[in-house]
Amino acid sequence: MLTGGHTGRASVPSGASTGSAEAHELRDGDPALYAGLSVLKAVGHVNVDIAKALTGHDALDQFALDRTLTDLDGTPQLSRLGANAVLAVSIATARASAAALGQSLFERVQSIAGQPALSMPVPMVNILSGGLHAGRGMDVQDFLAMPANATSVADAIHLLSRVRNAATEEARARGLSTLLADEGGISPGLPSGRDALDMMMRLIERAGLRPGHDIVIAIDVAATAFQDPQGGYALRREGRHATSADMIEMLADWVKHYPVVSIEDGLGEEDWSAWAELTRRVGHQVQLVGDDLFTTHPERLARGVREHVANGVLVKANQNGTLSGTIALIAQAKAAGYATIVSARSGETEDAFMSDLAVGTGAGQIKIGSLRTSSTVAKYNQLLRIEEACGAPYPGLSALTGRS
Ligand code: 2PG
Ligand code: MG
Repeated sequence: MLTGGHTGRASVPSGASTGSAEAHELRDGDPALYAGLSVLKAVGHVNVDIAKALTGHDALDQFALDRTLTDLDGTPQLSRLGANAVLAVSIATARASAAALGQSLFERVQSIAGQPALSMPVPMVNILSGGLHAGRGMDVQDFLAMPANATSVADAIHLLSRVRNAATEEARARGLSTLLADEGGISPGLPSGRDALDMMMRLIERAGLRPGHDIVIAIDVAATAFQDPQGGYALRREGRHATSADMIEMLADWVKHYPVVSIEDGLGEEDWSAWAELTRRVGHQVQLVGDDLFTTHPERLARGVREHVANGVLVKANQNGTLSGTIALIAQAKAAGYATIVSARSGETEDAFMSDLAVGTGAGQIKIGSLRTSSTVAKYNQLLRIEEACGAPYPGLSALTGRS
């Protein structure tokens, strides 16, 4: 609560497939409580240490406030207070100050970011899932749909809901599982990436849409999750081992034969030289996004830019730990010509802050799961409200990199 009585509240998410350089999510680790996952220590830090440090602090100076929080923690990955404690306070403060200033949250984000113009993000939506999002039913984690020619977020959401419905119909028709994956897609458990891509093509057609024309495909390989400790990658479902070079061949082949516009984490989080090769090979044709690779971390992104690795960055505020750190990372990426995709986590809450973040920073793209759970729908609803309120332009696929 601010001195003027304005209040802010925030809840923060959790991920299943995490990069090892992510900010630390503090859990209690007591097996008797929520199987070790309770967050009473983090809540305690908010109520005691953080409350003490922030009493009397200027809430309108978000950068200074976040610095106070990270200094108070004192560790590189916020492992003392917990990034979950720090980020929740950081976002709650932005909400309270927006209320004090009579602004919407996206306007508050815009002014913190010094962003000249708002823009509506193009959504990328999980349709078929495997990996850690679906009991490893497929090696690759997510196949996602993006609208190619939508004219607004409202139009985009409608098109994507048709694709998602067609996914269930297509799976039913083929006797495949329609069970819900972590981000609202289905988990058909197909043997190979090509099988999943073929299914994407068919289900887009089943929705009455044209693959490559109305709907294009994004992939989150999440390759870190199936790296072989002995080296290379273990494609268990396909029953083969792949070297980094094999992975690059496989991805280049997909780009050649399917309307794939974006590939995230096509290689593991420390496979830097192979990443550079992948970028040389297909970075002029397709957006290459670092998630586990960059973990929304300025030094890792700076290394990527220096070594010509990837051309886009996934932005997850809870990988970074503070709102202003996340905003700064988006600015850093844009200055380097990298695309920015604000992303949900597989363990989301009803908090729709990321929608305001994407619009207020003009990030260009947003990754939210399918319209299946209230945590997801909350974010789409917030985008619709913002679009209605501010009429910001919707640049669509022009926000993607690698499409020369
Ligand atoms: C990812 C995210 C969101 P998680 O890998 O990009 O899809 O998943 O939150 O499990 O890291
Ligand atoms: Mg990812």
